[in-house]
Amino acid sequence: MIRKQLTLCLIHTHPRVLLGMKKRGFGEGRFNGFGGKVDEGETIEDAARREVLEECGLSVHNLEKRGILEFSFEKNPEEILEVHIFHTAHFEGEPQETEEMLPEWFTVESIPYTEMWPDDIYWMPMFFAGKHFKGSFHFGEGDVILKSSLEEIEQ
Ligand code: S76
Repeated sequence: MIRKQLTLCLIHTHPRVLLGMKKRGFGEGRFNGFGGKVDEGETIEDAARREVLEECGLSVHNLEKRGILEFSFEKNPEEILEVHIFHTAHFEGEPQETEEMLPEWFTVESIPYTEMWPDDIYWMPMFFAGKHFKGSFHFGEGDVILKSSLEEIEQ
């Protein structure tokens, strides 16, 4: 099994949350939080901060780890994506469009779940309720969820 560590950061100053339309690569055409692969020799939190800066030009502080999700895909059975999910309300700068992402503010009530990864509608409500959680999602053809688990955890 190949396990890859990734980050996903949601910038949330209630009721607003910043999402980005992914312009290329994994998840293209979907709104998402900001994140990506953890590099060798980098802490997970440093990776989260670096990816937000690279993808939308914001410097983020006071990241809070909120969850771990494992994603696997039927078409790539040897790989598990271990995604570390962070919350922050603290940032400097103005969101900028980059080659990777077009940032856009939404209210928590108007999150465009139908234009996002299908797992988001399950765990994001826990995230916005301030909970800590862990779970796993296994995807089949067309990125449909074949199997999943999700639970709140003590922090
Ligand atoms: O919210 C998500 N972001 C991703 O990059 C991938 N979900 C997800 N599921 C595979």
